[in-house]
Amino acid sequence: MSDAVRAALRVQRIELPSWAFGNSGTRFKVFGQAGVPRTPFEKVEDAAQVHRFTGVAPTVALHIPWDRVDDYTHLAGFAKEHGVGLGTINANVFQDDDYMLGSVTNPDPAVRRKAIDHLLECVDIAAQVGVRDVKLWFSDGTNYPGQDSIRVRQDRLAQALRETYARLNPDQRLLLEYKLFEPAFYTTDVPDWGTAYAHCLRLGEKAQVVIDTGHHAPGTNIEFIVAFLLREQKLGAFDFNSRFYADDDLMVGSADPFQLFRIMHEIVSADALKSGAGIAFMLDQCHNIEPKIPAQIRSVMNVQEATAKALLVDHDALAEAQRAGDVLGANAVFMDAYNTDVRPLLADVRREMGLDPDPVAAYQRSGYGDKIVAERVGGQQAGWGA
Ligand SMILES: [Mn+2]
Repeated sequence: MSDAVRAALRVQRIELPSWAFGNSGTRFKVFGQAGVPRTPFEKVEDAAQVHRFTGVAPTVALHIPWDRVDDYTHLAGFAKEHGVGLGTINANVFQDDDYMLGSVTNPDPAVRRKAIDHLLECVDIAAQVGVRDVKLWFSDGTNYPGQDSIRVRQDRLAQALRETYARLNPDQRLLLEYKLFEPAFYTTDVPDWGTAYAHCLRLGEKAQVVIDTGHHAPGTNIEFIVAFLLREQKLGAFDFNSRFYADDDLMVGSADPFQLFRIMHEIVSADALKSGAGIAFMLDQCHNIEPKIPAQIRSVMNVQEATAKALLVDHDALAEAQRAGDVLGANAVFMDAYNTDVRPLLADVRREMGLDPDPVAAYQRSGYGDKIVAERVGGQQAGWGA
């Protein structure tokens, strides 16, 4: 196995979402779990465990206001003491009564002002703790034909994005995420990559598109979108998760590991895996029925396995078969890599990094899960909206 593959796997970085450690559920029920964090500090402690056993997840993304604290510099220092750092700042303009008809596209200018002020606050928080990326997702849209003007809402969106973009410092980026539908069911103001791409193109090079793998219609060829945006230098980040039906937020690589491999193949083919390429690889998941910390560890491992397989594609043989028009040969090269068992390779890479080759087993042996169940008694568990 080549040294280059091992080296690429050692330096891969995957960002964890703070909200994955809190309670979550569906619109029907949130099942609480014992030991769940009650504060952003405890979420950071749990994220640090994932990094401790995987070695490739050194940052944790925050969600404002879920992770609001009085002093973000203090939280950043706390994270550093635990061996991790703060990551992407995620804005939230979807959980206030004022946003029933939208946030930045709301027909009421006062509501739009409030929403934009929150986006600016997120840029300022990121700047304060030296974080590069501010991620925006809008629940904005309409439920009924005629409810509002589709075109005017695009104008309002563009204005809000311009104002937020203008607040960025030279080292910061604005990441714009799209989602097919939900909670709006008739129109969504940023429903697809094309809409996100067009807005980012107008804003400038510090505006980049986020691909959340769960935010597409069934059957969408996500790797095509990846390839296109990479070519246009407009792909800024991934939110990784899995879906069977809609925005299920299941563990990445669990529903369709082959799709994840195809996505990572496009990344590797464009030499965009290294951190200098500017693609942030983040998890955006919830763990409704499974224990959260081992689920995050498993998710990181799933991304690593798909990446390792993508790194094993014989690009010379693939190019040769493609040039020769050898359809079956090219597909065989591709499938040979996918069908390789990369678990021994990743175990070796972990040993080289001074880690246990089996991160989930090592975590289970550590006793951390029992410790937080015993210690985190009382208080308000973190969860959606808190
Ligand atoms: Mn997302």
